[in-house]
Amino acid sequence: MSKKLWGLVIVALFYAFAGCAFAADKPLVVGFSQIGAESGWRTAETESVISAAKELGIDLKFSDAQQKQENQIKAIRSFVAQGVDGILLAPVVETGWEPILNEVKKAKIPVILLDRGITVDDESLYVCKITSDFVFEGKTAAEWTVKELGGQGNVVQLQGTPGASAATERQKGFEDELTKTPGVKILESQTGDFTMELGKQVMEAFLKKYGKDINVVYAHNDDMGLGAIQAIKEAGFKPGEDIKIITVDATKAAFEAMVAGDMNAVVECNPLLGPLAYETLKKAIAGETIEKWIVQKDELFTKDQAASVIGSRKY
Ligand code: GZL
Repeated sequence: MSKKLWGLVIVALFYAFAGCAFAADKPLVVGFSQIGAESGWRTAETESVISAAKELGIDLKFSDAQQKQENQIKAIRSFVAQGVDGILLAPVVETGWEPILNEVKKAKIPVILLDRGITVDDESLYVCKITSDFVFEGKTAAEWTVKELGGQGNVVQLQGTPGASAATERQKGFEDELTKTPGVKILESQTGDFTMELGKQVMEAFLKKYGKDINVVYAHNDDMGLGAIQAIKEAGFKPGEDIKIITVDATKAAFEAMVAGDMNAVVECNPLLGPLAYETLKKAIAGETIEKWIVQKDELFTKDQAASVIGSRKY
């Protein structure tokens, strides 16, 4: 090979190496489309994703959709326009994602779903989902309810956001398990949209309709359960005794309510997904094979454990 050609090869290799070195130092740019700030759990998840980005030197573009899917879609389109390296999406509902995720796929940007799932025909539209097993959470709540009632009693159900996988699957897990115990009946189910305010309003209506016939409240998250406790007190009943409450999430507020005797049990749902989200995204960018569903392990906590556990809780 001529000296001139060798010279060109060496120059090319130098820029290739410099480029890699520069690329290795360039911070990862990640877009995060968050649902909103509807609950203590959601706030804890946001804090986890933001703080992990700071610790890892990741350039995070954060968007709060205020519970609206159209805002999430706009945010994702903006992330594509900015040429981010990866997208984290906490999908407010399960459906309606194909068009925008096809735009992301064309741009060859990996998408990781956080804390809720989506329903799409083409599962290549996202790398994986990192969520709890909501059916397990619902089943666990039902097992506790049946045991607490001795197989006989009435339940009201405060459902989460309509169309959200966390709500549909917590309901499915709960109701499927209750079919084994016909003596435990669900008097009525209604959405409180995962918020304390609406949870209280719905519980006020249930109390007007059923009063002391209600034995247990099953709330799909702590915030609606805490709202129900307010309504129960204002109606002159003793929460935790006259009417028992089981919720899902296991935020510190729920533990405080159990210590106070107002709440009876809670099924944990881990919101601290930030570090795992970035670890998984980096693997995806490096071309590693990722399992489609990375399940978070959850467990039940009851009132009598609350005082000894509350000090170790991280959210
Ligand atoms: C669960 C998450 C739910 C929480 C609620 O992964 O999607 O949404 O249980 C939150 O507190 O609003």
